[in-house]
Amino acid sequence: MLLKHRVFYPLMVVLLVFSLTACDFFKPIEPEVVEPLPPEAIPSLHKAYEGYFNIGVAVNAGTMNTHNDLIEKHFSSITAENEMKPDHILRYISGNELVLDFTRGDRIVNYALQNGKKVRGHVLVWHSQTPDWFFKDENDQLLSQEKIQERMAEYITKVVTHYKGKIDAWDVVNEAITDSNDPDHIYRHKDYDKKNGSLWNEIFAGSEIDYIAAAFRAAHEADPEAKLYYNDYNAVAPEKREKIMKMIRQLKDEDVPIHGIGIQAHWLFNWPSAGDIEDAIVEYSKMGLDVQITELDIRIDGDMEKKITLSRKDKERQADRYKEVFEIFIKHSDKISSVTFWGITDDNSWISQEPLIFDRNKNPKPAFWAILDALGK
Ligand code: 9MR
Repeated sequence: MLLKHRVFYPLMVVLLVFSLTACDFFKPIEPEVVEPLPPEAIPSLHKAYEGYFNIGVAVNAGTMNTHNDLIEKHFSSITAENEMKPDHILRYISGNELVLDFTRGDRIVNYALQNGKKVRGHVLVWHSQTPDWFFKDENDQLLSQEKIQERMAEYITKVVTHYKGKIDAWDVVNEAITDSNDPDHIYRHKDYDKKNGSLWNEIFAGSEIDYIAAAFRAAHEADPEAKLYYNDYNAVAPEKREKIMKMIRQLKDEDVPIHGIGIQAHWLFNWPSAGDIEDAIVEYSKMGLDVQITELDIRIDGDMEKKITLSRKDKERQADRYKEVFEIFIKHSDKISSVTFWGITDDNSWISQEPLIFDRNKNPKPAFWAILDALGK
């Protein structure tokens, strides 16, 4: 009896405490009730930033319809998230000629122009989202440098001519530089960029600068008014920045028409440091380049695969971080012509971590207000 009490009652207490805490633990996170503001109480972001830089956004075939209210009100520049990439434009080869389809790209470009927005063209030359057949002959063998360069020039000339006069800035080459920290590796390669090699760099191994220079020249010839950019992620990390600058120096030495650098800016709450961001903007600008922030989003966790719902506190931290980076952009607005967000509302971001400035109900998040605050008006 005594033993039963000694074991039974403490066990009951433990079970009771556990079930209470477990209840709490498994309780669904209460949705935050935010009273939506009437649209007239929300200032236009791009108008607030007039005189500093354009505020852009990546849109797609869906969001240009479902989110046209936010796009038209807050943004002065538009990038097609996918619709102008080679895999959307390239159809097949007929004889020796590339057959292209501009339908999806045209829809976005026309929508932008009808609404008085600038357009960033994204992207002409990229190892990703370019069909494999583009790099190969009819026997499935990689093309020679000469052949792929001809094909590339045909593609660029046709695309840039099609959009001539409509595109403000083209991302001519995207993500050609390696993530390897080995100073001897400059260009992305499957041997040391495990996830993503580049067939461009594989074909041109040792003379990568040739296709890159040819790409910029072809784009410039087709539309001399368009500004031409090299675009990359981790572009403010000092090691990678040095490599990008080395490539750009070489292009400039060869009088290649390159006008700017696209800093993608898929950033974290705590990375990269404010110092690295600022140094990169200053250093690129010193090379005579225009700086554009091309794909801004700010997430909490480095693992892009992770799905995360931000707590109220996290949203405040995210807002502080957006404010910090916009204060840097404002300080250097003489060097920056445009800042583009990679998506509109959290539910249409490529990352499931709520990294944008409007929530899934289209309401401005603390980050939106923090970006206005950064202006100090
Ligand atoms: O946001 C784009 C996503 O919808 C595509 O599935 C993905 C496929 O490559 O590309 C995303 O956009 C990328 C951009 O074109 C280049 N920089 C990295 C972006 C995020 O992956």
